Amino acid sequence: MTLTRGSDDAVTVTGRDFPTNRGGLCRKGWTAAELIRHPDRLTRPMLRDRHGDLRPIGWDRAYDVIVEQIRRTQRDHGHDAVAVFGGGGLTNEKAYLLGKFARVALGTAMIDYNGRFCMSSAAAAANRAFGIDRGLPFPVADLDRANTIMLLGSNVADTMPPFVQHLAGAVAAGGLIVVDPRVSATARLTAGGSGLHLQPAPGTDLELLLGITQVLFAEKLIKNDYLARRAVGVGTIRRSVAALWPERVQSITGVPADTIREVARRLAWAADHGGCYLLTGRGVEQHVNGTDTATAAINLALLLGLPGSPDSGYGTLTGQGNGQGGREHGQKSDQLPGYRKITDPAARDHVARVWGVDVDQLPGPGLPAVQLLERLGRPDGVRMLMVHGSNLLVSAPDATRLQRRLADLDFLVVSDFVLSETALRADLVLPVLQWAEEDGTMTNLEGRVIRRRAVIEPPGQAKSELEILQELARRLGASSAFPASAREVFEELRLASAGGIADYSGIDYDLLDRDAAAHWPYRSESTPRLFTDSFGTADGKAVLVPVRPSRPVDAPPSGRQLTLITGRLLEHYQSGVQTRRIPELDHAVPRARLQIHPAAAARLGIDDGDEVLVRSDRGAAVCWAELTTLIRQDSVFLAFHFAEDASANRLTAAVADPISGMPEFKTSNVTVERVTSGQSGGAQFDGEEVA
Ligand SMILES: Nc1nc2c(c(=O)[nH]1)N[C@H]1C(S)=C(S)[C@@H](COP(=O)(O)OP(=O)(O)OC[C@H]3O[C@@H](n4cnc5c(=O)[nH]c(N)nc54)[C@H](O)[C@@H]3O)O[C@H]1N2
Ligand SMILES: Nc1nc2c(c(=O)[nH]1)N[C@H]1C(S)=C(S)[C@@H](COP(=O)(O)OP(=O)(O)OC[C@H]3O[C@@H](n4cnc5c(=O)[nH]c(N)nc54)[C@H](O)[C@@H]3O)O[C@H]1N2
Ligand SMILES: [Mo]
Repeated sequence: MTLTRGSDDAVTVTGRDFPTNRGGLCRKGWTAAELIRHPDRLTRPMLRDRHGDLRPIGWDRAYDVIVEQIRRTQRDHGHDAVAVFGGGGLTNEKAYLLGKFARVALGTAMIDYNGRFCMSSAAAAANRAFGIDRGLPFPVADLDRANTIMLLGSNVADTMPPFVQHLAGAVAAGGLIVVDPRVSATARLTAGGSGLHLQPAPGTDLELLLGITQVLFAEKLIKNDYLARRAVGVGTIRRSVAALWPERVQSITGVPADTIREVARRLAWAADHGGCYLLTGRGVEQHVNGTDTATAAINLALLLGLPGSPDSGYGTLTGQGNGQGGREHGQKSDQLPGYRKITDPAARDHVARVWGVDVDQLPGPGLPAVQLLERLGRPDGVRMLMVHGSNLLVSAPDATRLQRRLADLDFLVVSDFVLSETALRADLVLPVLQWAEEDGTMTNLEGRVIRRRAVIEPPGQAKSELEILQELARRLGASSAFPASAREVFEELRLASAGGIADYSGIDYDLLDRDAAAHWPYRSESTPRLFTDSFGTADGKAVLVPVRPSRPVDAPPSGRQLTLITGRLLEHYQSGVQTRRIPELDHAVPRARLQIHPAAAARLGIDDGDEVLVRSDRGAAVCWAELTTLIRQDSVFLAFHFAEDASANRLTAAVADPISGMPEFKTSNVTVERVTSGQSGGAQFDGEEVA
């Protein structure tokens, strides 16, 4: 987008003719500038006083309090008692410096971030199959020429509207295949033509993919030449899917056996006729078996010969503004800059040298987000938490329990530009800059590094996080210097990433200011397309990893139970902390609505617009029923954009995929009942009381 600053200090947003969005923005993009001068903006640090109120204080005092708390906590409980939680919305520079701050200034292993909730399963699957995790290993515009695109668990029409133009070719060719238990806005793009919408039972995509794979083998549709040249492990896949014939998969997923066969044949045809892509989104990834499901999708893509071919491919659609870059430079618990592994001695040596610290001083791997949050407030666990760029009380699973854990902390510091629900519970809040006020870079889903430029002065005493981290590191006596200008941080990031998987060493701000395309790895030139000759594994071949159906967290719903699906709406963003403050978006969807099928609603005596109470083993949420045939009769859908007693994450379980650490956000067993007058307002349910 292009930002223009008016004479009255107002910023206007216009779409920019850039290869990815070609001028398109979504409703949240058009209205984004409204938050820049919002009355809720934080302008001074705030400390909780004896009466429990947050009161403004000066920066010097804020730094003093934080440093004293860090020292005391680490003296009494050890280095790992102080933890850091980051976000995929942070610029590359902030994500990088936050990781360095944790390892060097705090000496803690305990750092992770909200990207663990986002793409970690797709990332883990790509790493083990290809040795590299870059959302799309090809430019988005390549999709324009595709005749067939299969979208699994992704609702781009609501979550990435400017991306939809890249589906136009496949839609016109009748080749859009959408897999979603709901008739989502994206699924509706398949209507009326020869596109296909598969509507499996939530959480059964792994079986569905194995079923399609079984047909490829049974009908001899796999690409043997490609596999012989480019992959290993085909034999194990053949054996692992042998028993999953379409009729059996139909009984698990509800997708007709004939449709399963048709999809297999269409994909194989498209692979031979130039232009076949498989893309995954959160709907298939945010499950306890998300890594295996993404792996099954990759196996399917490899059997069809798609990855690395000039006109076909496999990818995952990233999420937050810096969803890709945010996962490359060290805010992941197991990671150092450049997508290096913190357990790799050579990687540790390289980064320690760039930072000018003793390699033995660098902590080892910490814990992924769900496990990290599990340790909050425990006597021997995390006693102090610093949050940068996540409203985790609303967005992390099992919110009721997390709320208690946050209260058990000795000290919570939240950096934000408004009082998010998490910041509201902090002991100290630091006011930081918004996107239009700061320089930096972000890396999009194509691995393309993009410049963000400051156009407007920050309000009040709000400060850059880079400066905050620099000053805290200095006061803590860190053994490495912390630069505070975005350009200087990027120069250091270049060195730290050099030779790593996500190598940025050839990129600099001048190059980006010329709008040159810069896809990593970039040593001397950009790499828009990965895998054209070889994959990122030791021998250059992709690895087919056999996966098997696994058991869900909750047993299949029984009796009056329904399966709760959580996800997103067009009008709101994430925990809603920004979009609930923008009048146009708030008016469009002011409250949490539960999508429920009229047949299910009739059984439960629920009418359209009724206030309903949704319960799971974890807790309860209150919202309003929206009767719609766009959802299966056995499922309900609730967006996670709303807070307090309407929070969908009061219902989800903090149970994670064993490989990626991704929590099960997409399926939970719930019951739904109409709220009778006395219950209204959340007073009489067994969830947490409204603050
Ligand atoms: N408007 C808006 N846009 C956003 C965001 C936002 O909050 N609001 N967030 C951004 C971020 S961080 C992300 S990660 C992306 C996410 O973008 P998406 O992945 O598109 O978003 P979701 O709504 O979480 O899930 C997509 C679809 O998965 C379906 N689904 C649920 N369970 C299953 C299942 O078991 N199997 C299958 N096949 N499908 C299932 C849901 O019905 C839903 O339609 O969006 C980004 N864009
Ligand atoms: N039930 C359910 N839960 C989910 C999901 C789901 O589908 N279902 N999706 C998951 C996914 S994919 C994601 S990505 C997460 C996202 O969930 P969150 O991590 O909560 O994301 P946001 O709501 O964007 O919160 C970001 C916070 O940081 C602030 N912020 C923004 N930019 C900056 C910055 O530069 N610095 C600092 N310090 N603060 C900043 C914002 O004001 C906001 O308070 O939610 C996850 N939770
Ligand atoms: Mo995300």
